[in-house]
Amino acid sequence: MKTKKILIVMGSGSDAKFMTECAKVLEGFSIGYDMVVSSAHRTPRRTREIAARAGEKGYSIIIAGAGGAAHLAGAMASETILPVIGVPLPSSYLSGMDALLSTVQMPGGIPVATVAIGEAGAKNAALLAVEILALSNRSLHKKLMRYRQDLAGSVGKRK
Ligand code: RP5
Repeated sequence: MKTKKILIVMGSGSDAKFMTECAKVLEGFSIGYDMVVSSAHRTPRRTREIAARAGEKGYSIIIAGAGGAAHLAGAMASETILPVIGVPLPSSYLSGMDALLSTVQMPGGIPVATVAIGEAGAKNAALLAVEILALSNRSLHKKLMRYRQDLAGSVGKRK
Protein backbone atom coordinates (compact mmCIF):
# COMPACT_ATOMS: atom_id res chain seq x y z
CA MET A 1 0.00 0.00 0.00
CA LYS A 2 1.17 3.52 -0.87
CA THR A 3 2.31 5.59 2.16
CA LYS A 4 -0.08 8.41 2.96
CA LYS A 5 2.04 11.52 2.96
CA ILE A 6 -0.44 14.18 3.97
CA LEU A 7 -2.71 14.40 6.97
CA ILE A 8 -5.66 16.74 6.50
CA VAL A 9 -7.40 17.72 9.75
CA MET A 10 -10.48 19.89 10.11
CA GLY A 11 -12.19 21.26 13.19
CA SER A 12 -15.69 20.13 12.22
CA GLY A 13 -17.47 17.99 9.67
CA SER A 14 -19.00 21.26 8.46
CA ASP A 15 -15.51 22.29 7.24
CA ALA A 16 -15.47 19.48 4.66
CA LYS A 17 -17.11 21.67 2.01
CA PHE A 18 -13.89 23.71 1.93
CA MET A 19 -11.29 21.09 2.77
CA THR A 20 -12.32 18.71 -0.03
CA GLU A 21 -10.42 21.16 -2.28
CA CYS A 22 -7.23 19.83 -0.66
CA ALA A 23 -8.23 16.27 -1.41
CA LYS A 24 -8.98 17.05 -5.07
CA VAL A 25 -5.51 18.54 -5.60
CA LEU A 26 -3.72 15.68 -3.86
CA GLU A 27 -5.67 13.12 -5.88
CA GLY A 28 -4.67 14.98 -9.05
CA PHE A 29 -1.03 14.47 -8.11
CA SER A 30 -1.63 10.87 -6.92
CA ILE A 31 -0.50 11.70 -3.41
CA GLY A 32 -1.91 9.60 -0.58
CA TYR A 33 -3.67 11.38 2.27
CA ASP A 34 -5.95 10.83 5.23
CA MET A 35 -8.68 13.24 6.24
CA VAL A 36 -9.90 13.41 9.83
CA VAL A 37 -12.13 15.66 11.93
CA SER A 38 -10.75 16.75 15.29
CA SER A 39 -11.41 19.92 17.22
CA ALA A 40 -8.79 21.86 19.16
CA HIS A 41 -11.34 22.86 21.80
CA ARG A 42 -14.00 20.12 21.68
CA THR A 43 -11.62 17.15 21.45
CA PRO A 44 -8.28 18.69 22.55
CA ARG A 45 -6.66 15.44 23.74
CA ARG A 46 -7.49 13.61 20.52
CA THR A 47 -6.20 16.56 18.50
CA ARG A 48 -2.88 16.65 20.34
CA GLU A 49 -2.53 12.87 20.09
CA ILE A 50 -3.13 12.94 16.32
CA ALA A 51 -0.47 15.63 15.90
CA ALA A 52 2.03 13.96 18.23
CA ARG A 53 1.76 10.62 16.39
CA ALA A 54 1.64 11.96 12.83
CA GLY A 55 5.41 11.66 12.29
CA GLU A 56 5.67 8.05 13.43
CA LYS A 57 2.67 7.21 11.25
CA GLY A 58 4.64 8.31 8.20
CA TYR A 59 2.99 11.61 7.34
CA SER A 60 5.29 14.35 6.01
CA ILE A 61 2.99 17.37 6.22
CA ILE A 62 -0.17 18.30 8.16
CA ILE A 63 -2.85 20.56 6.68
CA ALA A 64 -5.23 21.93 9.32
CA GLY A 65 -8.39 23.85 8.47
CA ALA A 66 -10.67 25.54 10.99
CA GLY A 67 -12.98 28.50 11.38
CA GLY A 68 -13.77 30.97 14.15
CA ALA A 69 -11.09 31.44 16.83
CA ALA A 70 -9.09 28.88 14.88
CA HIS A 71 -6.40 27.39 17.06
CA LEU A 72 -6.35 23.95 15.41
CA ALA A 73 -3.26 24.49 13.24
CA GLY A 74 -1.30 26.08 16.08
CA ALA A 75 -2.30 23.39 18.57
CA MET A 76 -1.18 20.71 16.13
CA ALA A 77 2.07 22.50 15.33
CA SER A 78 2.87 22.60 19.05
CA GLU A 79 2.91 18.79 19.16
CA THR A 80 5.01 18.02 16.07
CA ILE A 81 7.98 19.22 14.05
CA LEU A 82 6.28 18.25 10.78
CA PRO A 83 5.43 21.31 8.67
CA VAL A 84 1.87 22.45 9.43
CA ILE A 85 -0.12 24.42 6.87
CA GLY A 86 -3.14 26.27 8.27
CA VAL A 87 -6.29 27.01 6.28
CA PRO A 88 -8.53 29.72 7.79
CA LEU A 89 -12.18 28.93 7.08
CA PRO A 90 -15.09 31.38 6.66
CA SER A 91 -17.55 29.55 8.91
CA SER A 92 -18.33 32.40 11.33
CA TYR A 93 -20.01 35.83 11.34
CA LEU A 94 -16.59 37.37 10.63
CA SER A 95 -16.28 35.46 7.34
CA GLY A 96 -12.89 33.98 8.12
CA MET A 97 -11.04 37.13 9.21
CA ASP A 98 -11.06 35.75 12.75
CA ALA A 99 -9.69 32.41 11.59
CA LEU A 100 -7.09 34.12 9.38
CA LEU A 101 -5.65 36.15 12.26
CA SER A 102 -5.86 33.26 14.73
CA THR A 103 -4.03 30.96 12.32
CA VAL A 104 -1.42 33.32 10.91
CA GLN A 105 -0.38 35.15 14.09
CA MET A 106 1.62 32.38 15.73
CA PRO A 107 4.21 33.64 18.20
CA GLY A 108 7.81 33.05 17.09
CA GLY A 109 9.01 29.48 17.61
CA ILE A 110 6.06 27.38 16.45
CA PRO A 111 5.34 28.15 12.79
CA VAL A 112 2.10 27.64 10.90
CA ALA A 113 2.31 28.35 7.17
CA THR A 114 -0.98 30.12 6.59
CA VAL A 115 -2.79 30.30 3.26
CA ALA A 116 -5.84 32.26 2.04
CA ILE A 117 -9.33 32.01 3.54
CA GLY A 118 -11.64 29.29 2.20
CA GLU A 119 -11.54 27.17 -0.96
CA ALA A 120 -8.57 28.97 -2.53
CA GLY A 121 -6.60 28.48 0.67
CA ALA A 122 -7.51 24.81 0.86
CA LYS A 123 -6.38 24.35 -2.74
CA ASN A 124 -3.14 26.26 -2.17
CA ALA A 125 -2.43 24.37 1.06
CA ALA A 126 -2.41 21.16 -0.95
CA LEU A 127 -0.28 22.70 -3.72
CA LEU A 128 2.20 24.00 -1.14
CA ALA A 129 2.39 20.50 0.34
CA VAL A 130 3.04 19.10 -3.15
CA GLU A 131 5.80 21.67 -3.66
CA ILE A 132 7.46 20.61 -0.40
CA LEU A 133 7.29 16.94 -1.38
CA ALA A 134 8.59 17.78 -4.88
CA LEU A 135 11.87 19.05 -3.39
CA SER A 136 12.91 15.41 -3.05
CA ASN A 137 10.80 13.79 -5.77
CA ARG A 138 11.68 14.29 -9.44
CA SER A 139 8.49 12.92 -10.93
CA LEU A 140 6.39 15.16 -8.67
CA HIS A 141 8.60 18.07 -9.70
CA LYS A 142 7.81 17.35 -13.36
CA LYS A 143 4.09 17.08 -12.65
CA LEU A 144 4.16 20.45 -10.87
CA MET A 145 5.93 22.07 -13.84
CA ARG A 146 3.25 20.66 -16.14
CA TYR A 147 0.53 21.93 -13.80
CA ARG A 148 1.99 25.45 -13.99
CA GLN A 149 2.18 25.25 -17.80
CA ASP A 150 -1.48 24.23 -17.93
CA LEU A 151 -2.36 27.15 -15.64
CA ALA A 152 -0.54 29.55 -17.95
CA GLY A 153 -2.37 28.07 -20.93
CA SER A 154 -5.73 28.61 -19.23
CA VAL A 155 -5.32 32.38 -18.89
CA GLY A 156 -8.01 34.17 -20.86
CA LYS A 157 -10.15 31.05 -21.25
CA ARG A 158 -13.66 31.21 -19.85
CA LYS A 159 -14.50 28.65 -17.13
C1 RP5 B 1 -14.69 25.52 14.25
O1 RP5 B 1 -15.97 26.00 14.41
C2 RP5 B 1 -14.76 24.56 13.09
O2 RP5 B 1 -13.53 24.47 12.44
C3 RP5 B 1 -15.83 25.12 12.22
O3 RP5 B 1 -15.27 25.92 11.16
C4 RP5 B 1 -16.63 26.02 13.15
C5 RP5 B 1 -18.07 25.61 13.30
O4 RP5 B 1 -18.16 24.26 13.70
P1 RP5 B 1 -19.58 23.53 13.78
O5 RP5 B 1 -20.40 24.29 14.79
O6 RP5 B 1 -20.18 23.55 12.39
O7 RP5 B 1 -19.27 22.11 14.22
O8 RP5 B 1 -14.24 24.88 15.39
